[in-house]
Amino acid sequence: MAELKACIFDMDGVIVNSADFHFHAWKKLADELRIDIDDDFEIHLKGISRVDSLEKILAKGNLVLDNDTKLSLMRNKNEEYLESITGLKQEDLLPGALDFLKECKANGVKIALGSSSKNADIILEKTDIAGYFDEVIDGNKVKFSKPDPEVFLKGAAGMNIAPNEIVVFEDALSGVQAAKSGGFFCVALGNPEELKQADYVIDGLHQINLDKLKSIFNH
Ligand code: B16
Ligand code: MG
Repeated sequence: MAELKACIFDMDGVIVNSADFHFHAWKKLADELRIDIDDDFEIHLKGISRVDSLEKILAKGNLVLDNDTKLSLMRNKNEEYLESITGLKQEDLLPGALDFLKECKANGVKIALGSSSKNADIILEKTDIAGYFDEVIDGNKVKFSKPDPEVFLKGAAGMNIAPNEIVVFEDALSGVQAAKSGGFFCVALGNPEELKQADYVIDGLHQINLDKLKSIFNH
């Protein structure tokens, strides 16, 4: 039986409540392009990279655009997103996130970030939690977007810990698939029906502590 040595946290939707800001900015862009995306579309965008998100929206509207236009649209979306998180601070971390990071740190469980976002450094800085992470892998450091496991495998390699000794926390289906295909134990946050490929599903980090995690992990 493997020993739990590290946790890798997805960022948006696991540590920080930024998923709504991302979707709001994408919705504004889609509206401007006259592409109809409703709230149910959000699940298709969660966890995947900026460029893959744009491609999904364009495909929904059967819209083909040149590269320069796409780059400019992504720049606009990111400016809108960054504007909406200007006031982000530690109090905006999701319930239980800070306590659980502290508990891992105090008990020698290593901590990595495994996020598709290219804005991870900004968010870790704003919420003042960068110091908790032994390794930060974000959208600037990977070639392949989730569901490819690259982001988590790089986190594991950076900590020098095997995937089967690590728990990945994820809120997106693409991220759960990435964790499972990389050989990690995966705890998902959200709807158990949507995220049933995970090993265990909780509402949020407020529902977990190390004792509970170890018992789920060794079950
Ligand atoms: P950015 P995560 C992901 O972060 C978000 O879930 C996803 O909605 C977003 O499109 C992606 O990051 C890229 O973010 O535009 O900031 O580079 O959940 O993997 O932490
Ligand atoms: Mg996420």
